[in-house]
Amino acid sequence: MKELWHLSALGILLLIPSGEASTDCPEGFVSFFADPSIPMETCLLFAMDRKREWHEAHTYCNSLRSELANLDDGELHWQVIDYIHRNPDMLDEAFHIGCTDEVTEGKWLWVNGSPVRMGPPHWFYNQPDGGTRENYCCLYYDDFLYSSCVNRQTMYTICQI
Ligand SMILES: [Ca+2]
Repeated sequence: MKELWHLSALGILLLIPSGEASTDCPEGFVSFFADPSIPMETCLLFAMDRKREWHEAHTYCNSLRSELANLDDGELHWQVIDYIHRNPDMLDEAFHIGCTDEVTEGKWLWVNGSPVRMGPPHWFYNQPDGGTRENYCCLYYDDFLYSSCVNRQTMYTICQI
């Protein structure tokens, strides 16, 4: 019911047939519908068992047959922010997602190789910065917009199926 409650809190009326989409996510993953007009589910895991460096986080998601989260569908980003704000233990934290400029400085790509949309509204003001010291984007408290984070920084992880 958490998912239904979450969606209803957004004012979205979405009827999920019993036994279908809302139960398709693996245990521990949370169901999101990025676009309520298209009933396509995505499943996110907020991995808070421990904090990891970005590459370790990438490997961890892959071990769960998932990938670091791709929030390029902007609506999904807003839903993730909303979800974090409803979970007090997440509020003072940062989260790895699946974008990096480690291959070519300044060229930000999702882990599937697609380009990351730059600038507002998804990046925090003046982000990314830090040059080659900051090659991984994260959702950083307390707004959870994209920021570039220091390369070896450990934090929680968002995986996606
Ligand atoms: Ca960089």
